[in-house]
Amino acid sequence: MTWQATVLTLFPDMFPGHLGQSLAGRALDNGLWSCRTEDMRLHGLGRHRAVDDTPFGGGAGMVIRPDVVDAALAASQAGADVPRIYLTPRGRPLSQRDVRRYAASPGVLLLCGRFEGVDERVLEARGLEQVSIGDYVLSGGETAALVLLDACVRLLPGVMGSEDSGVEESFSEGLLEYPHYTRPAEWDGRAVPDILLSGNHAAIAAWRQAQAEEITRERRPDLWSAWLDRREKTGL
Ligand code: 6GU
Repeated sequence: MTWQATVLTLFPDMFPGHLGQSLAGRALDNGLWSCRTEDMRLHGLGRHRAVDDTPFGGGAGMVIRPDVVDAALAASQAGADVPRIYLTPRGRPLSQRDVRRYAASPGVLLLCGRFEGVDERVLEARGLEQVSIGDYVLSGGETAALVLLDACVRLLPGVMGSEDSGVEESFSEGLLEYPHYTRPAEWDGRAVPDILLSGNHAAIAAWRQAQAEEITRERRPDLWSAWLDRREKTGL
């Protein structure tokens, strides 16, 4: 019942990070989820607890050894039934669909790389999915792991304040969300769109839908194409 995050990392102090605060932090305190770390350094070799070595074939940087990762995996005691995820810019892009799957699992095991990466063999042999959080390069997988955990934890039952704060506004429908406004009705010479003050809920809903479509078309032509295809197929 407690959703269990297990993080294999060389920087255990980075967890739970910002997830110890706010909604996720309260959920952590209330036992709705938990965050364990396994320090890979404890499984390093020799007097210096070496976790990495030079890449076969040459090249810059260092690669984390497969035996070190495997020892950390074994020590972590993560359930055999949880998705195992290696955070890497070489992975498939993380989607809200993946996040829903992870949140619906008993937990996740996250492997955070540093250096040039992790020996490919342990990823294959131990069944780790390779996942990226976007097309830019981070200095390590830890911040990406925190992003993934944030996205999962907010979907856990009882975590979001009001269950229907629209847990998945954007993306669940396939469109970016419409813009939001609050008081004051005029600020810095800018008025809130009149329709939002009209009290006409059907008209407001139609305006918001049109805004969502326009913003998606402008900002995310990829999502817009997919949404048009889906609308055509489902005949909406
Ligand atoms: Cl998962 N790791 C690193 N190091 N960089 C990234 C990333 C992950 N996703 C996007 N950039």
